Amino acid sequence: MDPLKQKFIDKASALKAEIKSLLREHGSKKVDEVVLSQVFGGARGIKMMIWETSNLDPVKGIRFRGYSIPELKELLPTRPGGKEPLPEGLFWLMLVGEIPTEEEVKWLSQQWTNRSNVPEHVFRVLDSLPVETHPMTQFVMAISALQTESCFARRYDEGIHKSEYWDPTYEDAMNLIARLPRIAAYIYRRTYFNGDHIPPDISQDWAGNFGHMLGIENDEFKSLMRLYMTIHADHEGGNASAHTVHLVGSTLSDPYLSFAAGMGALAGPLHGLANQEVIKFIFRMLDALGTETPSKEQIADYVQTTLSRGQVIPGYGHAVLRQPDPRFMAQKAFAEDYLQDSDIVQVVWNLFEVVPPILQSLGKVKNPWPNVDAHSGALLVHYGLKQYSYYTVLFGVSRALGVMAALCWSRALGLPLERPKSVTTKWVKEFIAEQ
Ligand code: AMX
Repeated sequence: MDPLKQKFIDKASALKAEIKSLLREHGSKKVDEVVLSQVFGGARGIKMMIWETSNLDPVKGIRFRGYSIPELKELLPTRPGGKEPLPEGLFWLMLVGEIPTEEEVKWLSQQWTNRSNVPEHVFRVLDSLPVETHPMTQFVMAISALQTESCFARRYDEGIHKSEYWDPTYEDAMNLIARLPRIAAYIYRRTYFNGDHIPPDISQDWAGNFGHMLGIENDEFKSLMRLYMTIHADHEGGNASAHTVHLVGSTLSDPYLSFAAGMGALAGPLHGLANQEVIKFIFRMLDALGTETPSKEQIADYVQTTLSRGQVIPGYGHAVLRQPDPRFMAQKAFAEDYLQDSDIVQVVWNLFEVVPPILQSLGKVKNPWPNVDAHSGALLVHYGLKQYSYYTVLFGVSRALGVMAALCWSRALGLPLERPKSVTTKWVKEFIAEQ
């Protein structure tokens, strides 16, 4: 058995046994109380799921197995001479809870290269779609087409014992992650470059090769891809894409179909599509103001007009966070290092000064601060990746790391079908009358 797989099942078996005895003793302890406004309000904050790979603190932001993004920048292996962590290292950490060595990360990079072959029919499915099909739609369809390769679906059909579900889940997770950059790059090149595809360079790491296949041969851009793929990977289990993968996976639908479903959730403008919406918002603002370098007063006016039209300011606000998103701050730090002089980055920084007090003044926005999506587009535009309809696909490739590691845990721990209770408003009225 491969060393990562062995390490994973050893850890998962130990935790499974621990959970069993923990539940035997404490299974009836109360962990939360649900009020009516949460039932009508998108289940905000209700503790109802196990997610081992990361945890989100409203103030401190995301912790991957307890580590903050600045800590990971220090601790995770990089390319020789590089500053940004390799996403391979983050996947290792999320899957087995240990910071990997350079050797282990090299091994994982090689594994993903070995597993990266995409069957021809997936490209044929993509080529059959109108070229103007939204890249996220193409992404979902390509992942669904790739489901023919699912080890989990095949083993289930053959009659696998439930104690072994984790094994083909791990194989599917590794194969899917390995193949995604090729699929995503294919979508980019067919949509915007007339199908002028770039073959993979197997000497590069996972994110570096992705940058290469996109066609942006720039070392700084590849560093950005490594950072981007690391910081977008996981945001605990309750966000819409992660939760969808978890829910669909709990039916024992295989990892490919579960991930495709999650990407449907990521494609919503209140979730991952916000990264395209932010840059669209900025481009429209610059157009309307007739300048590339608007003043803070001009930006404030434009933000007020947007709000008065009943629209949200994309890239601002969060269902859990109550401080500037550390993923925003990590991208800001990258921009401070590499692209201080970019006009579009300056617009993002000015928005960071202008938007929070305006949102605060509305009196209803719980978090006026920027989220991850407020910064990413400006960095991509700087390096020439201006086709913003594509941005959520980048987010999706990264998100696979977290949700696939978590899916391995769900199957190894034997988590059951997820099935919360719904009620009708009639039930609510009767419930109130009985109080
Ligand atoms: N601009 C304008 N109004 C906003 C706002 C924003 N950026 N963020 C929140 N509000 C409004 C809400 O629309 C809601 O108004 P309503 O009561 O009239 O319906 C009110 O403030 C209260 O909302 P909330 O409790 O603060 O937020 P939420 O948990 O319901 O929603 C989110 C969170 C992210 C959907 C919301 O902040 C939003 O729409 N932001 C803009 C879109 C965005 O950036 N999404 C990306 C999030 C990160 C990610 O998933 N990638």
